[in-house]
Amino acid sequence: MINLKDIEEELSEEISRINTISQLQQVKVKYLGKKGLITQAISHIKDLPQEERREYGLKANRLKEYAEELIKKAEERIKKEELRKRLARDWVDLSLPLEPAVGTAHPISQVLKKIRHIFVSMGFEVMEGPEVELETYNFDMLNIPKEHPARDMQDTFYVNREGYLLRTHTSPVQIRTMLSQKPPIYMIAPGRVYRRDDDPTHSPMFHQVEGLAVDMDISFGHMKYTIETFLRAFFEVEVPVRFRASYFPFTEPSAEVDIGCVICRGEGCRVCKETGWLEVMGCGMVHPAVLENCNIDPEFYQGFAFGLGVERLAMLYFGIDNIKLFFENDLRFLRQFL
Ligand code: 2NL
Repeated sequence: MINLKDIEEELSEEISRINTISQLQQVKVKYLGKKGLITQAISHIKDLPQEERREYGLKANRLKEYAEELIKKAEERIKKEELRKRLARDWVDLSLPLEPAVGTAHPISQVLKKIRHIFVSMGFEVMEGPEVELETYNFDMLNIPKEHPARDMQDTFYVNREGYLLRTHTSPVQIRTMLSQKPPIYMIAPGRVYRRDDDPTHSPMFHQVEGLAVDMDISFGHMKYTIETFLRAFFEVEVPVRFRASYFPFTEPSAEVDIGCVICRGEGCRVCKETGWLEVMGCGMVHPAVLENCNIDPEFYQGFAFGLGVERLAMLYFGIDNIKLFFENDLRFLRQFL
């Protein structure tokens, strides 16, 4: 004898505990499958004596309908709950504002642009040249002796043994210009240069701007005025400027240019090594031998030239103490120059 009441209670209890579709599938098989408890209860009808069949049969079929109803409701409940969980996990807030990512020029590009603008406004033309250069344009024509330490493998990147190297300054651009144009020449040469150097203030690749003026009756005074005007325009203050006698093979006389420390205003600090002065560029009157190498007669023409490191000026202008920050492309650094 099958107890329909027991089956009903067991089913209700099981259905109330489950919460996945696969568990529900198992329950469905257990009660309504081919050998399911309710299926068996229904096929049991024919084994009963005639007088019991009607009542039992009615109850068994009601139980089957009840079970089907219960399973349908459980399926709705489980699907609804699964949807709720998925939405809680995968939601996207469509009301969030779209913030466009605003980019900007790299700080070195910003400084280069500012330098170019100042010299262009003084009448200098911007010239460019190759980064892989001939040793002769980079050294020989500049009156740099064959045994000069700057030519060492330790200092210069040589590309091959056929006289090609990575330019160590942008002077070869001026050499090319003097070879291809007649004075008057008023030009600057901004660009990448390469030296075998690597520490917090030196990078194997950096940017330089060199300038050249070749004309009749050019004097040291013209150079001094040009450089002072440039530095005060660049640092946006009436900064003190001094010229210190120095030596370069390609200029005579030569000088190094210092400005009053823009960090401590001349009081003495770590950046100016307690001197109150910062070296910012080198300059001088173009050596007559360099003019002659370029077929310019030094009896009629004179020139002044200068060279500056862009990263060094940028570090002083922005107050940055490590050159590597310019080359790491860390957005936390770059976002400060928006
Ligand atoms: C420095 C020094 C300098 C020059 C660069 C130059 C170029 C030609 C002829 C003569 Cl074609 N001179 N360039 C002159 C003096 C100094 O740079 O300390 N640069 C960072």
